[in-house]
Amino acid sequence: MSLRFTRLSPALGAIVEGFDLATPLNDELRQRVSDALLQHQVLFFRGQDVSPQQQRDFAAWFGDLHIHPLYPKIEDTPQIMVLDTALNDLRDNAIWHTDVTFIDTPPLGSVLVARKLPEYGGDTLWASGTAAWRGLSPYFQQLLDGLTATHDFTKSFPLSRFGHTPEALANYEETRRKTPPVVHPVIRTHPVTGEKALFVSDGFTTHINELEPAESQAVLQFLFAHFAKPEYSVRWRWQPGDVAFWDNRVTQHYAVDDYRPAHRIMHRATILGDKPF
Ligand SMILES: O=C(O)CCC(=O)C(=O)O
Ligand SMILES: [Fe+2]
Repeated sequence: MSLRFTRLSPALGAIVEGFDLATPLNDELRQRVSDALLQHQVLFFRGQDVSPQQQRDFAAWFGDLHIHPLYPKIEDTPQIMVLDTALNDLRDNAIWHTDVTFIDTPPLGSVLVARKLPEYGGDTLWASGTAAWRGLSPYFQQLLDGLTATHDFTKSFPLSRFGHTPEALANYEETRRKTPPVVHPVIRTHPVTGEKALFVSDGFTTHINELEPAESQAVLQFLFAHFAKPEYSVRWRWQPGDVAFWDNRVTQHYAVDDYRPAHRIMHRATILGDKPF
């Protein structure tokens, strides 16, 4: 396959042409997609016809897959998480977040397939943590580097939205027990490129551990606003057959909640990563 890339914004994002996700990968192609992911941070593929099993198999070329503790999954393919507005209230995605930072080894990346789209609306934005880091003054960079922050899934997934049946309540409580808040560096180093990136997000980051509560709140408010600046982001308008693959180590994203009551379904495969440093 000969791959062609069209960059979408200075900060991140590229459309990839000449690639069929349903075709089994080989090591060389995997390496080329990996390299492109490092360079562009989020890749978009159009006109794909990929089954949930093929989506899972494509994602599995890049690492072990995560099974989400709370969201619905495809029957027999639990590695594919279902984001369906008819099944769940998906407002927790309409906030800037990096996926699953509430575990010790947050995902390396995710592969998202559009299954059903509203006629218009329902765009998704991604923002680059490396671009956001470079946009800070050396003085502020120095202040942040070395700080740690706490990430907690209950910030985005409160019991009030996930405990509606006795089984759901039991599952939520078990998830709570197994998934206590975790600590990550505020500034992360990409394990492959060595680049520094902002690694806090409104979705799951509750506080900066070394600061007084009021200081932490003020700094986080600033960082969330800074990270969300259009200069560091790209906005994707979905079409049927679109697939997005992002580097979850150095980006955050936001699913725009502007299309309800129209029905939208997305399928996500989530690739586990390593411990941030
Ligand atoms: O629905 C979307 O466009 C993105 C939802 C989301 O946050 C995710 O898949 O991780
Ligand atoms: Fe997400």
